[in-house]
Order: sequence, then C-alpha cells, then structure tokens
Amino acid sequence: MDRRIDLRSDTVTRPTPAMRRAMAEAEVGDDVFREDPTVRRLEEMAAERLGKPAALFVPSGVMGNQIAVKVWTRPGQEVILEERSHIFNYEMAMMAAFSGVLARPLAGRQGGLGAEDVRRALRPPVYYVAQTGLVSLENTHNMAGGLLLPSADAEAVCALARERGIPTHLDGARIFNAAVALGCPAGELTRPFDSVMTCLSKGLGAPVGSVIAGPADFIEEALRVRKRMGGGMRQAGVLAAAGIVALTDHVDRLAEDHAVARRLAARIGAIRGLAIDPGRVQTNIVIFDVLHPGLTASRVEELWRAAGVLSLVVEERQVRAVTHYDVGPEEIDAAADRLAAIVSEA
Ligand code: TLP
Repeated sequence: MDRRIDLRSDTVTRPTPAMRRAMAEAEVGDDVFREDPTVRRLEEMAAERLGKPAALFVPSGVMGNQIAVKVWTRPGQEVILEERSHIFNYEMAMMAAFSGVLARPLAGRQGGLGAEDVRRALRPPVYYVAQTGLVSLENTHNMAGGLLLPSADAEAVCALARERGIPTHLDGARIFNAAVALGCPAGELTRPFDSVMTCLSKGLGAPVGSVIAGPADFIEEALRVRKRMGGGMRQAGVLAAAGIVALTDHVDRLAEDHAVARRLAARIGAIRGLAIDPGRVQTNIVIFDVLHPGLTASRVEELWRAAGVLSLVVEERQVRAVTHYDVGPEEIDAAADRLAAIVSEA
C-alpha cells in the first residue's frame, strides 16, 4: 500500500530539516529563570505578530487557554463561550477543575457569537448572582469546520464586554490560518481581544508549543500560573527555535493547505451519500456529513483507514479531515478516490 495519508489533524506534521537545524543550533538557558534567549526571542516575535505588548511560550494550546481563564477570572464566576468551542468541549473541564468557574455555553451561528447573544447571557451586576468573568471566542472555529470568525462580531462582542468591564480571550489556535485566508495581519484579528492563544504546533509545523499574548501584567501573572501548572520549562530554546522558524517561514504557505482543503471538499461534494458545502471550507479543516443509510462516521473512518487514509470522527454522522504540509494535491486526490470507492461499495 502507498504511504498512509494522515488527515486526522494538522498537529501530525513533523519538524522540517530547517527546524531541526535551528533546534540543534539554538542558544539556550534556564527559562524558569527567564534566561533562555531563544524563548525570549520567540515571545517577542509572537507578541509583535499578535499585536500585543507581551507573550509567553507554553507547552500546549490547552495550557495556554487555561492559563488565560485562570488569570482573568475568580472562582465562582461564569465564562461565556460558544457551545462547540475547544475550551468547553476538549479541555477536560479544566476551567471548572483549575479555575473554579462555570461555563456558560451559548448556541452559536457557525461557531461565532454575536453581541446580542452575549448581551442576553451577561449576568446583571447584582450581588446574589454569579458574575460573568470572561468572554471567550474561537478563530478559526475548529468544530464549525475551520470557519472564520466574522470580524464585525468579534469587534461588537469585545466592545460590549469592555463596556461592562469584562475581559475577552481569543482561542486563536489557528489564527494564522484565518489571517492568511483573509489576507490580513493576524494582529488585526486579535486586536479587539484582551488576550489570545495561538498554536505553533498545528499548521505552522513546530513539534511542540503555543503562545499566549496580552498586556504585560496579564503575562506576568500568566508566568506564575504556568509554573503552578507544571509548565515551567528549562532549556526550552530548543523548542522555541522551531517556533521561530514556524512564524518566519510557515505562515504564508498555509494558503496551500487551504487550496488542497477546497480541492478535497469539491471532490467530497461530488460523492453521492456524502454531503459538504464547499463554500464553507474557508481554511484547512474539512468536515463532511455521512448521509448514506448504510454508513456511519465511524464506519467511514474505519474503511478509509483500512484504505490508508486517517481521519477523525467528530459526530455520529460527521467526519473531519485536516490538511497540512505533508499532504499535497496528489495525496488529496488519492484520499478522495479511496473515499468515493468506499461509499460506492457500501
Ligand atoms: N485541537 C486538536 C484536538 O484537540 C481536537 C485538533 O486536532 O484540532 N484550541 C483549538 C481551537 C484547538 O483546535 C486545539 C487542538 C487546542 C486549542 C488545543 O491545543 P493543544 O492540542 O496544543 O493542547
């Protein structure tokens, strides 16, 4: 069988030879003492790209998001977020376990929340109800199929929160995908938010690591919280070096991932028994519906895997395929051919 085609996630990318070289040559120090020059360089670069005064390198996206929740909130408060968001669904209830806050998930439209949705969910400032401690949005929205968060909604939600003195956080794990898709700097998309988390280890291809960015006092507190979570790393410059290559060389090429995602969506759209609106594939995530009565998402995943293509089941009748720099048009065509064969044989 041909080499397997891994569409489970853009996290499966391995460091490029250039990254490996940068890692081997990285100047390092003990970052718990804040003495690793490569980590500091990455943090400065990330702060600048994300348009915030300061940034902090963290081991994972989950840790970055959860540090932000912890810094912005107090136990007993509520966090407003979209019901299919990563923070609510895939971070193992850590906001409750670590920060003692209650999630206030709202049904969104295509992954986004409008100011009116948020306004209705904000708690009145009376002493006998739990107060809203944070509003968090996601861009691109993973489970909505990599959709872009409409900038007007982001601006309006953040303006409303600011008026009420409530901080805002952006889970921007794939904010550089959004920036490339829109042809604008990432800093423009993060501007309305007080803090942002982004991942270096997804489409940007670094082996490990994410960053959070925000005001200097937020980052100062985030440093303490990171240490409490066990996320203080020592000679982390070997990892940060790959992150620097990711931010320098791998952002613009995300457009290629988006193009092959659209190609895959167009092919899937032509398979009877499956459904996808190719117009809704804006970045590198392709989520399609399994309509064929003889198949389920798990069965499609299993048969596709047997044919050498890995994907993820996201709902009973939904499968996710994510593109990244290890899959080009050829792999995508092969994956689509095998999927078409599976459905027609069912
Ligand atoms: N997402 C992973 C899985 O957990 C689903 C993936 O393969 O897409 N925010 C968003 C929007 C994410 O998609 C992810 C990872 C994270 C945060 C967490 O990042 P890590 O995995 O670095 O902790």
